[in-house]
Amino acid sequence: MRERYKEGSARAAKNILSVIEKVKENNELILVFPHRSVDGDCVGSASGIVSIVRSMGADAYVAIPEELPENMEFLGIGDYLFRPDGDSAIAEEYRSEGTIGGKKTGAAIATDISDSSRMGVSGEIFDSIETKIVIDHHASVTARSDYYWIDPDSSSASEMVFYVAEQISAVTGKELKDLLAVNAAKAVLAGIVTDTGRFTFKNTRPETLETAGSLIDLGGDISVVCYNLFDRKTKAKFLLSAKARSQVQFFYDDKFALTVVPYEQFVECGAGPDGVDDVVSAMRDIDGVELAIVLRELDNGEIRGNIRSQEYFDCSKFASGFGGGGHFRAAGFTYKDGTISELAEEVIKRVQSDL
Ligand SMILES: [Mn+2]
Repeated sequence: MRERYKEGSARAAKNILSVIEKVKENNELILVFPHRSVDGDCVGSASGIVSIVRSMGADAYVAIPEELPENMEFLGIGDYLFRPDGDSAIAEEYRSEGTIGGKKTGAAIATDISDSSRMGVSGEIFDSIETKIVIDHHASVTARSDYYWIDPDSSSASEMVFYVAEQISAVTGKELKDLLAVNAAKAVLAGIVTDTGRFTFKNTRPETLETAGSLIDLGGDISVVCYNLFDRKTKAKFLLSAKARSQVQFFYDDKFALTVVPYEQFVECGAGPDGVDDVVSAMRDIDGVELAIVLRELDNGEIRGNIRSQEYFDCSKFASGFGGGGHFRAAGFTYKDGTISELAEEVIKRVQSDL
């Protein structure tokens, strides 16, 4: 492991081991929190933590705020997931008794996210838990405590979780393959693949590739991840993606590319909310485009904005102007205060001053 990860990962490992001891003593469990609009990284890192905690003899679940997207079902992590508003037996027990399997929650671990406002229905639960550990790589996180490990230079929260597993292995003598079960290794690898854009983004470092190699040894498979998460698509998704691309508008000497996808186009093509996931990075890769934004309207009338930049445009800062966040070259927000065309106008206006 590279020097720069040692302090943070050792501290996170120590904190996780201490809460594992505490919940075992008190007959409690640990809940792990991803962000809403789940992606490979938050699901992968959270699954890695659940596997580690369970291998140490304590109970843990990912408090997932929505249904696992169909393209992540191949990971085989259904057993790790607890959806607070779902209709499973554990969700019903949780809602009526505040317990899962008779156990109350003794600690929260958030991965790829640090604050409850972006955890959807799970946010309220996170806020109610006193002991909180955070493992995150978002530059927008400003909170700091001994229980937070924030590393904006890490490719992904999943890569960070792998280093935590290595540290726990060193401290406890448990083998990595016992800490990270095959499905967890697959999920952690999926997280790294997702946040590095299949090892093509600038956040891909030598150690990112070394980590991916170790995860392959533990049962991960890059080609299976890439096919399931990025390449395979339904006819509906293909048609909607084509439509979204064909209606791209260019502004400011073609440096800004914007496409606006109203809900009726999702209906018309029969595609789900992930139907335009592949569009924004394709737009950003057009010669001369510095900034690409996709606005998509969801079935509840909310609008998701996805932002990507090539070089100098700070996407995270721009997203925060709409109550969102993310990374320098990739960020997003959710908008509830008007129509998609009003939002588009506002976005075009605000982009001009930063571009
Ligand atoms: Mn991430």
